[in-house]
Formats: sequence, structure tokens, C-alpha cells
Amino acid sequence: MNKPAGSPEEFDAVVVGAGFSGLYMLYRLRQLGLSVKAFDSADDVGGTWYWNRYPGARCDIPTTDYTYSFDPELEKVWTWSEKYATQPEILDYLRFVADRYGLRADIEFSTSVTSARWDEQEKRWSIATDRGTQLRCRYYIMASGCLSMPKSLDIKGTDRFAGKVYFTSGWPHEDVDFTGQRVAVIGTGSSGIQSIPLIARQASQLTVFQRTPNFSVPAHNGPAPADRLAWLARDREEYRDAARWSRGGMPVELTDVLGVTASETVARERFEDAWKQGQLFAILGVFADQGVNPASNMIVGDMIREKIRSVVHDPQTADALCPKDHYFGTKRPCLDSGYFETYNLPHVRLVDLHKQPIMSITEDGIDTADESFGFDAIVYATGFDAMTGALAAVNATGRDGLALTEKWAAGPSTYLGLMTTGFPNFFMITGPGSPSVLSNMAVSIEQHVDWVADCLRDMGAEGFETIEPTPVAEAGWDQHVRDCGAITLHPTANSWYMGANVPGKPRVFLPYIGGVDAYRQACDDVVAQDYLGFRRTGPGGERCHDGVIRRMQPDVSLVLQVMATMGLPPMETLSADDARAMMALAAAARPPSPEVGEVTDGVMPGPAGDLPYRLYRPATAGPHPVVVYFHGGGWVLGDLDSDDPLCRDLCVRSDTVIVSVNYRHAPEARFPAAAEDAYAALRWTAAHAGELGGIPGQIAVAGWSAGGNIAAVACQLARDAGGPPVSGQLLLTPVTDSDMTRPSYDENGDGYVLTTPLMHWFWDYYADPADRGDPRAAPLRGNLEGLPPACIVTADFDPLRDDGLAYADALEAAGTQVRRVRARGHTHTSVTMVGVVISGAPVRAEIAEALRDFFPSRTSLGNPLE
Ligand code: N01
Repeated sequence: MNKPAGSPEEFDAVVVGAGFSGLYMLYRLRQLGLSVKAFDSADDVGGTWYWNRYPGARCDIPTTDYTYSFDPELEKVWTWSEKYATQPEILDYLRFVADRYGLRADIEFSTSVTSARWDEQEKRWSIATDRGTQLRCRYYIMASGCLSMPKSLDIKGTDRFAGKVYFTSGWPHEDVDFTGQRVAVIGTGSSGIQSIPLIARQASQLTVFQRTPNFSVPAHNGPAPADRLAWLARDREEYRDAARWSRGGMPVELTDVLGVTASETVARERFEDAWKQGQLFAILGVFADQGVNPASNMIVGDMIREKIRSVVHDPQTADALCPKDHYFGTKRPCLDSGYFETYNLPHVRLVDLHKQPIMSITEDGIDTADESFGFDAIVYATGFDAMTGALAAVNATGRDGLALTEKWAAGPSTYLGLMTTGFPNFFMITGPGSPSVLSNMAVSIEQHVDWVADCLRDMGAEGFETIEPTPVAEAGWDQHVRDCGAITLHPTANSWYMGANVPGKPRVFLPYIGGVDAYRQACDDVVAQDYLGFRRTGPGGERCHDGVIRRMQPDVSLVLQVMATMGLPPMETLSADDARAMMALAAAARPPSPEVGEVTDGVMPGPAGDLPYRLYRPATAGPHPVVVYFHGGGWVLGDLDSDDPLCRDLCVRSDTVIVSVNYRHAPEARFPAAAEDAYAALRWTAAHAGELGGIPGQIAVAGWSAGGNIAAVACQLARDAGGPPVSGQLLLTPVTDSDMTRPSYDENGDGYVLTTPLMHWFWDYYADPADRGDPRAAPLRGNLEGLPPACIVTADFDPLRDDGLAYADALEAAGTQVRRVRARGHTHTSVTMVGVVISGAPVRAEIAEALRDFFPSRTSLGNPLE
């Protein structure tokens, strides 16, 4: 490369790191014909596997999968010796790869990048290293690893100790022999759990200082799994493809068995089978719901605790080793070889730091609150500043002098975990917001490297020089990452996934938990939509198709996917009776609903005969305000059972009596039967509030969908016909008009359960065209003066969204107080799916708060179900 004398050397790309990701990145960039320089602070390739050479270090994803797949020839010439390879073997593999593709020539070892600054004028990154090198590059790629920056020691007196000190994250290259020594190990994460059994074999005395016990399952190491080897031999490409499109980056069969509904026998069988496999994805997938449902998770957690107790002889030690402060899987579980058995050895002792915390490291050992220990060596297995530590360490400064550390002061923010706004041409391999540490890293790394390389190829082909995500796209992805994390149990744990292991680090769930498959699809979709959410610039101008790649709540989209696989006929092709039967079948398959104080069924008089009702009374002391509730179902479907879970949920959360009324349905009873029944039910309930356990005079109406329609109508009728006074109206994704031309019908009329054809079907059954403008069918067209305060819930993916918004606008214009609740990322039906769609819970909590606010004399309960 030619350069004027004295000016910094120029490269197309600089890569930081020469581990799994850096090596492959280098390989792909070279293939594109780009000039590349890679840096690594180590004196050889290997990354994680260069540094973490402590005794017992192994991968914990089977070697059939923890391997590069980009070159079938490479897979032919390299054979792994066992299921979980040791660190030396993995390091040999990476050296072999580096040599095979001649990668070392472009790597500068024993060199760290100390700063990187974006030059907006030149459209280049200026890079400086600790060897005083200055260079410039167009693309700056961080392949620096997720667990490569050791956590700073936060224990008093660490510099006082006169004996030998070791860190699992930076183990010496020469042999370490603990024979005859008194050794302390601090930390019981994967590194501690892998090294403790081997250190115990040599040490004369081993003391393990444990702050938090960890879940660990036996690795059952040995030959690589025969079924995987057979599949690879049969069709390697098929296997690799299955891995790329799997949830965790490794093909495993997913179950639909729920822990909460499984029999004890099934639960035990599934657990024991996973235990035997000795694979993380097996034990993490005993039940479909163990990552999101505390009760289901507890079943697995209890069985693991039972196993620990069955292995460890001393009951006190066994108890101390049983994790109790976090759900299984919310901290990274470990695979071990003889870890718990080690505590049965007479020279091994566990010190529970919760009982006797470390006061200080001393000259000759460790002082806890209760004892002084003498040691010859201390091993720190205290973990990493995960996922952001290594990225922060290179001091990147983007446009307008913005430092990455400053931008991420409250937690990282990325688009797809690949790039971050304000830092053009700055790429991260497995950055925060990508599946990375929750997946088989080998697969995730290859996917990221391929995406970046393909992106640079496309930019070159289209004449672009810079690429950067837009603020809209990045905020949207961050939200999606948070939404995915929020429905899991992860946020409850003090894990390094949450940044909780590093004092002062913002508490944010760092990886993307939507799955390797879903993530790959999102990345592919971004490209297919002309790099949606990226701004690309070049001499010919700029191009940007701005937008958000995933707006739907993850569990809502999962429900839609499951429904799509069921091949159900469109409801509007069925008769009313067949549609009702289909609804009843679906209702029978729902998980248990929340318990309430009391549920009773009764009948009340209606204009054309008795109306069945179901009354839900809270467990708290009454009397309570009363809410008359009308179920959804397009005036045709639904009954007391269909909305039972929602009524229970509302009852508990709002601490009100719910009276759910089964009004007459079309086509048997057409307009205005349902509306008349609703008003009659309101009057009767108001007149009998005291007998129902309610507070006379404190009555509201509520309804979902068509139920929202008749609830709104009932309020108008009550105003016009002399009462009763209504304290509030809760309209949950209501039908407020018969006009189906609003934009939400165009946007959401297909694919989100409630469709435009289905709305036509409902209207056709319910009302003649001539009646559809009647305010009792289309309350939006009525007189909106003097109506009770309203809470109107609208969902983003609902054809009726604009019906709700139009009613909210119109009520406000008429002087009514309106609380708008937006069910972000939800469909017409998903908020009501209690116990199925977890992301609906916060919306229902807000709705319940609105209900309580209709009755200001009641005290606030908080969110009893949260
Ligand atoms: O680190 P960790 P790790 N006083 O953070 C304790 C991967 N990995 O190096 O939980 C006392 O898990 C800390 O206690 P607490 C894998 O993803 C993979 O073991 O914070 N104790 C904890 O027990 C793994 O999850 C393999 O209360 C202190 C331990 O130190 C990740 O790397 C092998 C302390 C740290 O555990 C990190 O694992 C190894 C203090 N001041 C690692 N500070 C494979 O098998 C911390 N601790 C592939």
C-alpha cells in the first residue's frame, strides 16, 4: 500500500481481536479483497481460549457444534477428540485455522488498540495502539469477545497477599502445580466450577469461597454425541443449516410441554432425560415455559437441588451449594465434571460468604467475619465485565466527539447488536442486543461476520462509503430487546447478563433472547428491505429506508406463529355455531386462570328473558365497587367462559366486583338486542349492587371489542334514560363505528386474528346496513356530551385501533376525561390472553389502575399480580 511518508498507514478495515470471531472476520474481509489489519493483545491467536487456560477449562457446547462451519473442507481435516474439548485442544484448533488460511500475516500480536476516533471529514477511523502505531481505516470492527474483559477485583486487601495469585481469566502459560499447597478459590461461576475439581486433585487443602451458589449439571463428557455425528455424516449442510435456524444455535428438539400442566411423572421423565444428556440446551428446555413461568422453573430448580443433595454428603454443605436466590437459567448455568462430588473430599471445604463475608485478603491468607485462613495460593475466578467491557476499553469516539462510554452510560444501545448510532462504519461482532452469550457462540459469530462482510460487499457494489443505523431503528431494536427480556425471568437475577456483577454497571439485560433463528430472520429482513434502518452515504448521495424491524411483542408473534401452524379455517367461512364451537375448544386449552375470592353464576332479568351472569368477588374484604363487563366476540361469539380469565384478572388487579353478563347474540337476536341487554344489565346490577357485595352508587361498565361497543352504548343510554349514574367506562379495543375505511383496517386487516373479512361477517350477522349508523350500533355517531370518564385501550396491530382512537378523540372533544392505554406491539386479542401472552400483563395492570381510578374513594392496591 502506498502512503505519503510520515502519514498513518491506511487500511480498508481494522479488526480488534484474533479469537473465534476475529479470525473468521479476517478471512471474510480478505475474500472481499479488502486490506485488513487485526490486533490482539495476546502473543498468539485464540482470544478467550488463549487467556482462559486454567485447569479444567473446556467448552460447554458439544464440539460437533462449537466449531466453524464456513468451510466444509475444514470440517473434514479437523476431528475433535471428545464431546467437550479442553482449552488446549480448542486453542490448537484456532491455531490450525489461522495457519490453514494464512491469517497470521495480517495480525499484529501483543498490541492493544488504545483509541479510535471517527473523522467525519475523511470518513475514516483513526486508530492508535499501545505500541505507538497510528493508522487509519474505513471500517472498524470489534471482534473483541463478550467475556474478555476481567472484572476489576472488588475485594479489600488483594494487593497484600504474599503468596501466589492466579486469575482464571489470565492463567500462566507455564504449568502450575498446587501439590502440597493450601489453595483458596474465590468464585463459583463456570470458571470456578470447572477448575475446582482439578485443583482439588493437587492441593493439600482447598477452600472454596462461595458468594452465590450456582446451578450446575454433569457434562457426562466422553465421545461426541453419536446422533449428532451420524446426522453430520449423513448431511453436514442440513445439520449446519438446522443449527443456523435453531433457537440457540444448535439443533435440538423443542418441546411444547408446559411445566405448569405436566404430570409429575412426565416432569420427572423429561428432567431425567435432560440430565442424562449433559447438555445445556437440554436442561434449559425441559419445559417450554421454564424460562418465563416461575412455577415451571421451580420444578426444574427443585429437581437440580435434589440432585445436589443426593451427591454431597454433608447436609450443611449440600444446602449451602443449593442455589436459592435465582431461577434456574437466569444466571448462566454450568456444566461440570465432578464438581459437587469434590466437596465430599476431606481436604475440601466450602465457605459460605453469605454467612461469613470476606473482610480482607491478608499477607498470608483471607480473613472472613468469623475466621482467619492461611493460604499458599489464591485463585480468583471472579468473572468478567461482560459484553460491554471490551468494547468500552478501546475508547472509541464517534461523530461530534461522542465517546462510546458516554453514549452507553445508562446501558448499551445498538441496532441488532451490530452497530450503534453516531459511530459510522463501527461494527460489533456479537455485540449487546444480539443473541451472543445465550447461544452457541460459533454459530452466532459466523452469522455476524457473514452479515458484516455481506454488508461491506453490498456497500462496495452500490458505491457507499459509510453506514450507520438511524436513531429510530436503534430505539426500536433496543425496545424489542427489552421486550424480549421482560417476558422472561432474567430481569429477576443479579447476573452478568444484567450487568449486575460489576458494581455501578447499569442494570440492563444485555443479550437478545428472541432466539438465533428469530434474530437471523430479523437481520435478513433488514437487508431484504434495502437495509431498513441504516443510513448509507457515498459520493453519489445517501440512501436510507428508515423504520423499525420488529414492533410486535415477542410472545404475541409467537402466538401468531403457533396459530399459523394449526391450519385453522378462517372464522368467517364457518357458520356461527361452528365458530362458537371452535372458540370453546380454544378456551378449554388455556392455562389455569387467576384465583379470585368467589365466583358465582346467576341470572338477571333482561328485556327478552333472563340474562346469565357470572360474578367475581375479590378475596379482600368488601364491599367493593362493581364493574359490569361485556365479553368480546363480534356480537356473535363469546360467553361467560370465553372471557373468564380476563374477568378474574381484572377482579384481582382492580379489587372490584366484576359482573360478566351474557347478552343475546346475533344472528339469533340481531341489533339492537345486545345493546338493549347491556343497558338492562347495567340498570339491574346498579339496583342490586348491595346484594352482590358491591357499593351502591359505585358502578362502572367495561367491555372488550363488541363488548366495548355495547358498554359505550350503555353509557349513552344511561345518560339519556335517567341513569344509573356510571362512574367510568373501560373500553378495551372497542368497535365504535361501522365505518371500516380507517387506516388501521388497511394496516392490520389481515394476519392479526381479527381480520377485515371477519369484521364484515360480524356486522352482517349483527345489523342491517341501514342500522349501522344508529348510535346504538356506532356509538361514535351518538351525542357524546355528558358521558362518564373513559379508559380506552387500543392495540397497535388491530384493525379496530383507529375506532378506539377516534372515540377517544371525540369524547375528549365533548369534554369527557379519557385515559388512553396503548397496548404496544399487541393485536386485538392478545392483551386478553391471560397466562399466555405475558407482555399483556403490564397493560392489564394499567387498565386495572384506570378501573380503580374510576372509584377515587378506594385505596390503591398496587399491582397484586405483578
Ligand atoms: O464468571 P462468573 P466465570 N467476592 O461471573 C464470584 C463463560 N465461561 O468466569 O455470583 C466473592 O460466572 C461470583 O459471585 P456472585 C460462561 O458464560 C464459559 O466463572 O457475583 N465472590 C461468581 O460466583 C460464564 O458464565 C466456560 O455472587 C465474587 C464468580 O465469582 C462466564 O464465562 C467456562 C466476587 C464469578 O462467576 C463467566 O464465568 C468459563 C467477590 N467480590 C466461563 N466477585 C465454558 O464452560 C465475583 N465473585 C465454556
